[in-house]
Amino acid sequence: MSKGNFYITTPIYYPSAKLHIGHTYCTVATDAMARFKRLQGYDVMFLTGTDEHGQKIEDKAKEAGCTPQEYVDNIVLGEGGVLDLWKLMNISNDRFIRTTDDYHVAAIQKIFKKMYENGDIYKGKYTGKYCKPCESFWTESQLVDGKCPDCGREVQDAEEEAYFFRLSKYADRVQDLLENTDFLEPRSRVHEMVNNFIKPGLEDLCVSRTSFSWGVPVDFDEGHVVYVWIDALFNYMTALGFCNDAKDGLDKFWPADVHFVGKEIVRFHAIIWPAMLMSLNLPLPKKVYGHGWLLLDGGKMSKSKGNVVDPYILAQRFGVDALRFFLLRSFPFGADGNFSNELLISTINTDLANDLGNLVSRTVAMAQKYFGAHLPEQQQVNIDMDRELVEMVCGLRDIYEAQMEKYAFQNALAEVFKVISRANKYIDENAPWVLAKNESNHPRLAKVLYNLLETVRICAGLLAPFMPDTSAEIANRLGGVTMDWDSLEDFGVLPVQVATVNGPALFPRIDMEKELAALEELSKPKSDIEIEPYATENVDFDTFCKSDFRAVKVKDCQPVKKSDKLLQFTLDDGTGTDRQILSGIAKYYKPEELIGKTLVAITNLPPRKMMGKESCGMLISAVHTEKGEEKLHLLMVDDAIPAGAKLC
Ligand code: ME8
Repeated sequence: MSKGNFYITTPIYYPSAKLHIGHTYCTVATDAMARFKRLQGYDVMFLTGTDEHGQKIEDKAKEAGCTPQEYVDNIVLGEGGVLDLWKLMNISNDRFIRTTDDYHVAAIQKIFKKMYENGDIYKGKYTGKYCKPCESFWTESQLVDGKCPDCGREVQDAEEEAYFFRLSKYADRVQDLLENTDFLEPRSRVHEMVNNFIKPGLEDLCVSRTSFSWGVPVDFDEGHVVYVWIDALFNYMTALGFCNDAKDGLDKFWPADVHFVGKEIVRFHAIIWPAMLMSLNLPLPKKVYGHGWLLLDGGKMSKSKGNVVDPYILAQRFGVDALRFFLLRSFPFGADGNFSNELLISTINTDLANDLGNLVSRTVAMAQKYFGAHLPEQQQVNIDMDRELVEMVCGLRDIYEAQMEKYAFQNALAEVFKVISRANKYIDENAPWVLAKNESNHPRLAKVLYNLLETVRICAGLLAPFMPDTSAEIANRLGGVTMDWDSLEDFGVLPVQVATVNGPALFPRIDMEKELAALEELSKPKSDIEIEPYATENVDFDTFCKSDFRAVKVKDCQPVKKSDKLLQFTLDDGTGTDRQILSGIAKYYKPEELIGKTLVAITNLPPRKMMGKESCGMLISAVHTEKGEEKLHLLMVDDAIPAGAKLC
C-alpha cells in the first residue's frame, strides 16, 4: 500500500550548451531522493526537463545558423544531449517537460492572461539593466560594481514597453513565508533572500520582452513574449496538467513536496514563484531546497567560462554508480564543494574498492569456499562477539532515514559506511579462516558469515537510491534476496541457508597517479585550435545541389540598433536588385571594413526577420575556437569574381 504521494523536481536546464557535472550533481541528488521515497513506499512523481526559451538561445541559434527550435532539439534530443545524459546516469524521472512543448506554451499564455485579468500584471515601461547570459533584469541598486550580481558580467541598458508583475504587493507575505515557515532551506538562504532582496524593497518585475521573439507570445499583445522565468517556473505545474488537458496529476501531486534548485536561482523560487502562486490563489510548494555549487579550483564551474567537467568522460572511466556515489558522498548538499579528480579517485578507492567492495567479495568468497552453494542450517551465535555489529545494523535504517529526510545525503551515506567499516573489523575479530580449520567451529563460522551477509544486504538496500545497479548486483550475489524497505529494518531476513553467487570485484582499485595522468591527457585540447565536430549524417547529393551559393559584393554595411550582435548588409547579388542580409558577426568586424568586399552567401534560404528586419540569405563564414575563444572569418573571395557568380 502506498505511504502517500511525493512530488520532487529539479530545475529545468537551459539547453544552451551541453550539460556538465554541476547539472549532473543536482539531478543525481534528486534521483537519489526520488528512489529513496519509492523505496519507503511513496508514490513518487519526479520531474525534470529543459527551459528552452529566451534571448540566449535565440542568439546561440543565430550563431549556429539554425532556428532556435533546431538548436534546442539538437542539445536536448541529439547524441550526447540532455536525454542521453540522464539515461546514462540512470535518472529515474517520471516526466520530462520541454518549455517548447505545445501544451506548456498554451498553458503559459492562459496563466499570463489570468494574472493580467486579476490586475497583477499591468503594462508599463521598462528601464533598467539586463544581464543577457543570466536572462535577468536588475535594478541599478542590485548591481555589484555596476555588474550582474549573479555572474559578475557586464549588463546592458534596456528600455521598452513591457508588462510588469506586481511583485511588490506580495513582499510582506513572501517575507512572512520565508521567516516564519520552513519553506526555504537551508535556513542560511532565508537571511540572504530577506536581507538582499526583500528588505531593500521588492520592485515590480518586468515579465515581457519585445526585443526578441524566441519565447511564449503574449496572445493579447503582439510583439511581446513572456519573460523566460515566468515561463520556466510554471513548468512545475503545467507538467501536471495545470491549465491544460494534455497532462494529469495536479490533484494528486500538487503542491510539490520539494523543489531542488541551485543557490543562484533560489531568488526566483523563493520570492517570485510563491508570489505568482499567491496571485493565482494556488497552494505553495512545501519546500524549496537551495543546494550548493560544485566548484572547480574554488570558482563556479560554468559552461560560459568553459571550465566544465564532462560527466560522460567520468562515467565512462569510473562507472555511473561510482560517479553518482561520489557526488553525494563527498559534498554536503546545502553547501559548496570543491570538485577534483583526486577526491573522486580517492573516494572510489577508499569507500567503494576498500570498504564496500572488499566486504562483499570477501564475505561471498568465504561463504563459497567454506560451504559451497549454501550456508549450513546449523549456526552458532556468540552474543558477545556479535552484539555490537548486530545492534548497529538493526538501528541503521532509522538513522539513515532521518538523514535522508533532511536531504543530508552525505550524512546518510556516512552512517552506512560506519557499519561497513564495522563489518570489515568483525571479519578480522572473528578470523573466519581460523574457524574454518576446525570442523567443530563450523556452526560458528556459518553464523559469522550469515551476520556478514545480512549486514551486506541491509547496507546494499540502503545504498540503492545512490547506486541502483550495484545494489541490484549485490542482491544477486546474495541469491536474489529482498531489499524492500520493511526488510531493511530487521536483522535476520536473509534465509539461514542463503545461496551466494561469486562475481568479479565490484569496484577495482584505481591507480591514482596513472589515472590522473590519463585524465589530464584527455582534458588537454589537442592543439590551441579546436574545430567543430564533423557531421555524422550525410546529405544526399540532390539536396546539396539545391543550395544556391553566390558571390555577393558589399555595397553597404551598418550596425543594427539595439543589437550588439547584428550587422545589416546591402549586397549586390548580380540581379540588379539589392539583397539585404543580417548577420550576427558585429563582434568580429567593423561595418566599414567590409564595404567593397566580395563575400559568399547562400541565397535560397527562406527570408527571416531579425530585430524587425528581413534577412534574405546567410553569409558564409569559417568558425573555429582558438585558446578557448570563438573565432570567425567571413569567407571572402577574389574581387575579380563578379557579383552573382554561382559557386558550385
Ligand atoms: O538555471 N554546481 O538552468 P541552468 C552545482 N533554466 N549546480 C550547478 C552548477 C554547479 N557547478 N552549475 C549549474 C537554470 N548548476 C534555469 C532553471 S527552473 C524553473 C529554471 C545548477 O541550466 C544550477 O544551480 O543554468 C541550477 O540549479 C541548475 O544547474 C540548472 O542550471
